[in-house]
Amino acid sequence: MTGVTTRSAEIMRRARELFPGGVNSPVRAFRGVEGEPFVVARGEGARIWDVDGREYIDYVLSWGPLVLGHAPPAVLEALDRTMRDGTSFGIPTELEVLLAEAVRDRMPHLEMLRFVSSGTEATMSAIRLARAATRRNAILKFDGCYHGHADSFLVRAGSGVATLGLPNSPGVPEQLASLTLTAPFNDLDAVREIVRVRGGELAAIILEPVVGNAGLILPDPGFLAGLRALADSCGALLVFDEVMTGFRVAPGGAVEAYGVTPDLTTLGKVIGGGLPVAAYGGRRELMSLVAPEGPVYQAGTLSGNPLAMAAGLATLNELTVELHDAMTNRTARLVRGLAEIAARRGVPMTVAHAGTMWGFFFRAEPVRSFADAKTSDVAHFRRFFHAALERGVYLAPSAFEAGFVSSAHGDDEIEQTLDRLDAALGAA
Ligand code: KE4
Repeated sequence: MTGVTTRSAEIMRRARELFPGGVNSPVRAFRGVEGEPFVVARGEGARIWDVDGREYIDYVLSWGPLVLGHAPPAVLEALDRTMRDGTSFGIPTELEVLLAEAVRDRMPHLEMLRFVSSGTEATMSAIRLARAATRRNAILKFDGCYHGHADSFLVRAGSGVATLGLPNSPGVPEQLASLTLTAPFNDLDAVREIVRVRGGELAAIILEPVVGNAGLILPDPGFLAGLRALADSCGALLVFDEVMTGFRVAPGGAVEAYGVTPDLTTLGKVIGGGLPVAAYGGRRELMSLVAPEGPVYQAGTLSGNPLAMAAGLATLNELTVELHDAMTNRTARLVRGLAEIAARRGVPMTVAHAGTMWGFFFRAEPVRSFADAKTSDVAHFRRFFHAALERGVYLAPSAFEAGFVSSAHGDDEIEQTLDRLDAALGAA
């Protein structure tokens, strides 16, 4: 099996004794590509090395957070400076204020927000708030979208749930799962019908404005605006889960990219710069319902942790519009190059990118929904994944995930990647 080294195999043997599947998050287990994960030793810039010194150009980047690449100096300096004054207090710090101000500068529709420590906490809290604010219980999500592992979201979800082919998850009470309605992404007619029949029950319509958990799927022109109008028509809140798209599809996230403003937004990944930070926020009248200002309870021991705030702040401060544009241009070059390689080799492939997120499917026609994505040639993806890994390119180990680019992926890395992927496609 590719990517497995003696030290990796030995460490994974011990890991399997300790953790379910040997991992602390399912997608890391390589089940989607029928392989054994390598064990990483370190990362620097665009590259990672496994425990036997094999080098890979990394396009997973910790599943999105590392927009500046691995161990960026600005983040390391911020952490070093901050940790010497203490690592956690459970008491307000100015760092939380500084990061929230930096987020709001880029996303002014977040009039008020709350930091939490994972995307799951952010989306779980946003839905609780939506249910409280509307006094309704049902939510609408989209097939293939993944919003973390809170009970209400493990219904036709993407990411690891899709990778492992789990219809839904055992342990989620039927009574709760029945409150989660689903529709195909990009299908406004399906949403319109749900709103017609059950709109009065809907607390929220939640989605990834650009889907990154079913592979990369872009919204059709007008889809997001259509959802905005349908949410308004029935009194449901529109929730953009920007845990992955935030600061990646545009410096100001999907609102900047598509011009549609949700009622609530969830963030994560990039705003922690590789440390555990997520957030939910939106209109002040809604966020004021959250304890202790309002009755909607949500709390967290390490929410607003100073080290995590410092890493997130250093990351956003580095992430200028110019840097984002440069990264987006390189991402466009990468997907254009991959499409040219596939065409030259006569391999059916559709590629896409949204800012610094990118993806591809082994399928000739564009992918507009999770159903489309599932018709792609996953077996071909598996062979390509391993052939790329053998040649030093680490892609997400699942056909139903997105790729990412960092500011450390320069022109050299992109050209090296294309050369390696060309050879990999020839071998897959
Ligand atoms: P976390 O609870 O994993 O921090 O965030 C959940 C989440 C919420 N919303 C979106 C749009 C997300 O993409 C995620 C998490 N993404 C996955 C990768 N597709 C995290 C990787 C993993 O599960 O290990």
